[in-house]
Amino acid sequence: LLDISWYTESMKAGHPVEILDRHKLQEQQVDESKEVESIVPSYACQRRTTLENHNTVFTDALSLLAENAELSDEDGRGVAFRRAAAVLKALHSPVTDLLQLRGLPCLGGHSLRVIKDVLENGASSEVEFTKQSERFKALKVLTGIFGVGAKTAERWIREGIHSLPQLQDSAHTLNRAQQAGLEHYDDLNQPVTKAEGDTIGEIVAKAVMSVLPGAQMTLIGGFRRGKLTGHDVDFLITHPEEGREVGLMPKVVSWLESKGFLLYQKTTRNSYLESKDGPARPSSNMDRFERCFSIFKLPEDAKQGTKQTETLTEDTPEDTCSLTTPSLVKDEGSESTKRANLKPWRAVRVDLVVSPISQFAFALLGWTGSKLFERELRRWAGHEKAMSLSSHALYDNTQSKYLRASSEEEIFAHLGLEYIPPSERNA
Ligand code: DCT
Ligand code: MG
Repeated sequence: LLDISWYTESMKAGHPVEILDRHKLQEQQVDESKEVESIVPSYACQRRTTLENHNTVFTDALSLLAENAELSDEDGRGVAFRRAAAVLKALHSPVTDLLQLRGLPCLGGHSLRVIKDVLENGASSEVEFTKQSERFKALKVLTGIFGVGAKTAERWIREGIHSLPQLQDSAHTLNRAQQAGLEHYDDLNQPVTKAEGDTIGEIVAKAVMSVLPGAQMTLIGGFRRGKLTGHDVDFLITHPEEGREVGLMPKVVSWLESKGFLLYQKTTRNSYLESKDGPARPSSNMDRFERCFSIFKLPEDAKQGTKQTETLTEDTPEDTCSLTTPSLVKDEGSESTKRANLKPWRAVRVDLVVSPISQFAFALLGWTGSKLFERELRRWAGHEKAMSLSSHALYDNTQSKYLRASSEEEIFAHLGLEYIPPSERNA
């Protein structure tokens, strides 16, 4: 039997988790499926999901189908696959028989078919077919360019553009982000390590401290959840005195730019106003903080952990920031790989977010992820608690008031959820 050490009511009270034993359940003459369902909570934010995944063979398959759906403007299907994958990620042992899945939530017919295929044939034919499809391959290559979303990629594919050289040869004018994305394509498609993230953290902290002493900075996103690699590095910045954080981002960006650390940056202003915007709308909650999307230039020596960043940047010619390098893309990256190996730095995506201290706990919770965990928190708040949760605030629709919080623990408590630490939010 599958060992599903699930989160029972007793666990909410801090007791050890129960091991599911179907035979025992039968002996107790309970309705098996109902019992299991009540044992396995259906919202990812009610479960503890560590990075230890015993079912990668299934979750990789489901995640690929989720990705394909998301890239194809089928978000509903995407979420269904993500939820199914998340349930399997939270299991404490490998699934070896379909029967073990009876009663688990979020496993729809389609996901079960995929799992069955993998169990019986070692792979899912649908996943293999998708992986081989020209459309999926083109969507992956094109959305691999920083600044290119599914919609743009889709449009290009309809025009017959499937590869970087084809894009390069086309008459399309790329925006500034896409040009930078294309130039640093190979670097940006290489995972960022925790060590690189830490080094960048030291540099950003130095920038923050020199422009606003007393400001605080926290690593957020996947690295806060304990991941060893990521596609970018995310930081949240605040100041213990409300209002002192205003205008901070441009100063941090100027400092970093003056030292030659930024290959690209775009800052968006904070546009969230509680009085004006009212209860946060989930669709827009990612966009309203003062936020900087950047491509960081991480010097090689700093990459290896030595802290010579000051000296290194003085040696770094500013013209490496130039945005057009057509030759890089002609042969699908081999030239740029060559150059990547020679150049004494690598490009890394870095996101900076500034939040007022009054919203800090909400920002921290909202930016720690995972994406599915966040989505599930908001769904739980709305559907189960009649509340609206965003990265700015929590609004209680029943009481018609905002619920304040200065820690993540308080927000979980407001939501009637057991506190889940970042390392267990890897749904
Ligand atoms: N986030 C979210 N919804 C989104 C995008 C982001 O809730 N649509 C939150 C959750 C994670 C956090 O913002 C940072 O986003 P990413 O960097 O995309 O996620 P990550 O978990 O840090 O992934 P990676 O490790 O690959 O960077
Ligand atoms: Mg991230």
